[in-house]
Amino acid sequence: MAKPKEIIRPEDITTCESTQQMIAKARRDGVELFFDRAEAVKPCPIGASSACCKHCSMGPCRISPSDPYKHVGVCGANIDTIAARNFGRMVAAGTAAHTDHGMAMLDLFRGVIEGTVIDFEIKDHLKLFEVAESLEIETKGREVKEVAIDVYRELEKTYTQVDGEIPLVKRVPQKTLESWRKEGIVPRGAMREIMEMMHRTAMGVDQDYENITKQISRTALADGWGGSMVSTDISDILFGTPVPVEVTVDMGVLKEDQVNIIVHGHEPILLEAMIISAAAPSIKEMARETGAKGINLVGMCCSGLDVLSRHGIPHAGNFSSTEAALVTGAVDAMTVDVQCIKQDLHKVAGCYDTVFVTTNYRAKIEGAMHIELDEHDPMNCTDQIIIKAIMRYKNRGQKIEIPARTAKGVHGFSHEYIKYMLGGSFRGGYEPLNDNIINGRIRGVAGVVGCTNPRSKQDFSHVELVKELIKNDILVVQTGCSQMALAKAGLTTPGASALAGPGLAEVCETVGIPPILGLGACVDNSRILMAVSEMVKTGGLGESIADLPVAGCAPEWMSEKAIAIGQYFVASGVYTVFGHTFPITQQTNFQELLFNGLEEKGFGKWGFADSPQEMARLMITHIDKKRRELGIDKARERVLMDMSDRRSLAANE
Ligand code: NFS
Ligand code: SF4
Repeated sequence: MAKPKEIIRPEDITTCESTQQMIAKARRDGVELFFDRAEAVKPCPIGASSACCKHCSMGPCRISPSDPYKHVGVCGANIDTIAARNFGRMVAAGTAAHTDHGMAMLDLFRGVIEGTVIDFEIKDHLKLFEVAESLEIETKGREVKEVAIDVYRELEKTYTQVDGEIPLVKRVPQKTLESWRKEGIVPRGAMREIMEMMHRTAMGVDQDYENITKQISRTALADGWGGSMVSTDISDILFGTPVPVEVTVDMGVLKEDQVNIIVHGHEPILLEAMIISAAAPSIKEMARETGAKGINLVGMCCSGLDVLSRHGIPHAGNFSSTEAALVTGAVDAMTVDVQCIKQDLHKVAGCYDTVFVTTNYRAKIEGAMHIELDEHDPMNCTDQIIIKAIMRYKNRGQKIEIPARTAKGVHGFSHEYIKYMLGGSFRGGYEPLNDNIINGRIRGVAGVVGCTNPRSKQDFSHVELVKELIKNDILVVQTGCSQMALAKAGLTTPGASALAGPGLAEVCETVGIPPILGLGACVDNSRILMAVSEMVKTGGLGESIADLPVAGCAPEWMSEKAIAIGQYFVASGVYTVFGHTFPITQQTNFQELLFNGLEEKGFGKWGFADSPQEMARLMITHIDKKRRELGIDKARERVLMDMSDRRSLAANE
């Protein structure tokens, strides 16, 4: 592989100090990380513009992004067809990832109901009944199991239904749903939508970018209001709906005198099973016999966010830090399941004698140890892994260097909890949030979510963007690797309201919450959909999600899943800005449709910006436009005037 021309300083690669320290150590140890490859391998400019097609062997065909209408592919496909098809396939892949994850949760739920899975149970009866009621399933006077069976049957339709509307659209605000019906994009079932997306983007099928875009939206909606939402609901039912919990994050959560096990991936069952295994007296005793003070379970990426929200388990870092954590030499075992697992983790783990185990039949890594997790006997897998980790601890030959940094923060805000904390226990509701938006103390709400990417300085845009938003009185909700960027920066605490504008700070201080609310893993973006839907239903802020003063952003995205998420937010009515790169050729009809045309049809739209300041500017401008359209812009001016009056009064006293 080509070597980078110059050695880049770690502080130019990431703002995460622990990762900087580990990049320096990896270089001393002669271990290659993905940051090095990102420097050495430049992205192909044609691919980056989505101007190539390899859907048949008459090609691959390339279009020049600088003169996109000059040529067409061998079959005659033009740039709009090519780019829309590529985009559609990204959405299909991202949707498949979330919905297949949701399917695994449904499998587990079915096993629990049927009694073939005995290690887990229906933990959150209240949530089960709420989900049932939202699906118009009768709950009064019925047994938990009866209701659970009906919920299962209904949610299964999210996948298998071939005609009609997926069940969870019952939660969508009426006017938003009407706009989907008018456009013909209400999803039938995820399997059908993904299949049709793949079919329509094959050679010689759908060659009208506007028509392709309809199916792109329909597929993405089957993710947001389908697979992802099912995944969140079932996880809550089986493992408990999160409530705020204080958690320690960053690489300093690894402990030199304990058996460190990192669980990285996406399906909560692996870590839930690991928690049970690690608590077994015999296992604890085995660890103690080697001299270890205990077993230290640590999460990374979305699996980590799941158990951080539910159990307060510490979290070592986001996507760009997974190799770096291994470089500490302190990780006795890393277990992975599906999604965002870099193939080279196996190799890096090998450099430090870390036990590296794949656990899911659908995600093996060539050469890596595989111990399959079977939901009927999950602890058989996790016990074996912990025993291997204890052995590695006993024979640790590595020089260990653990970055000393940790940060504490509050996480685990479900949309149900937001309702409760703002409304109080007697009258839980979104009225206080809406009231504070209407009176202008809170200017709007922004979702800042998504990945980190070695081509973009790690965490930098997430943190700077969020700081800029809260400074401007915008309440921020977060999921995924973005949430961890802010957590490491120490900003997920109530104290962060010192950085918020006066209106937002006042609300946060009164309620006792941070201005940045972590909602969990990427599938939990469905909690944001639920929150915006509640805001519409509560009233006073328009009739559809597209009317709300809200915006979304994934500043450092990398995964196809992020594109699927972005598209379901756009189709739901949210202005969604992506940073660092966008897979499209500029100044084409397809770009015009995504960035403007969709909004004219009553949906949201896409935006793109390079710098966090520009992302914030675009989002704030949009939020202000929505405030003007709702006629609530004047209220905010009055509130701000009041505040500055109060401040000048205080200053004169
Ligand atoms: Ni989301 Fe989770 Fe992170 Fe990106 Fe990957 S871990 S599902 S895709 S990288 S936020
Ligand atoms: Fe080229 Fe058309 Fe084949 Fe794509 S489908 S590779 S544009 S000939």
